[in-house]
Amino acid sequence: MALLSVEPMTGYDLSKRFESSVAYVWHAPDSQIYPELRRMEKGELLAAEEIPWGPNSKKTRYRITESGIAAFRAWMNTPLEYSRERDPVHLKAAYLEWADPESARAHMQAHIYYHTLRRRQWEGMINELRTGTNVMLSKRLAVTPEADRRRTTAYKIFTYEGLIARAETEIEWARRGLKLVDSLDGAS
Ligand code: VNL
Repeated sequence: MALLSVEPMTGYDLSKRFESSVAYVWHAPDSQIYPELRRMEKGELLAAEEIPWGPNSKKTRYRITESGIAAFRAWMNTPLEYSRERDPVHLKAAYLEWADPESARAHMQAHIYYHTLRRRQWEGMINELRTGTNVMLSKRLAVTPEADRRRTTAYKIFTYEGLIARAETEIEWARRGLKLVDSLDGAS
């Protein structure tokens, strides 16, 4: 809905746009996006429009309705929801005494590698947001009143700063983990 608040899009366009924006914070496969669009259309949060595509085909374009905008705003004003921990990395960390020291080290190294990559992606996004090269944000700013543009950008940068800080904490933790494995199970 956040993306469709900028302009109407087909499921395909939305999915592509999603991949280079919201997906950095909320992964959703196409298998979820398409049914969700149809569900929201049934609920009149979106309106579907058939547009011609090629000589004898058409495609569905979705636009957010007034009630969709109201629902999105209402959702933004509901309290945050948390889900209980369900983290395979910490689950394995808790039982590393069962793993070979080499596996334990490999887990920690994989954790460092994964979060280093994620951190880099998020830094790349912050760079796009700051330099005005992110397509989604540029389109959003183009339809945003001047007075709201600063906050529209600032909250997105704030989001990625939080994710980067978290990635750094994970990297530090895994480095401590490597030391711990060495001290408990002997450096090989
Ligand atoms: C938008 C653009 C959102 C870039 C993003 O992530 C992003 C947007 C939440 O304008 O909707 O990385």
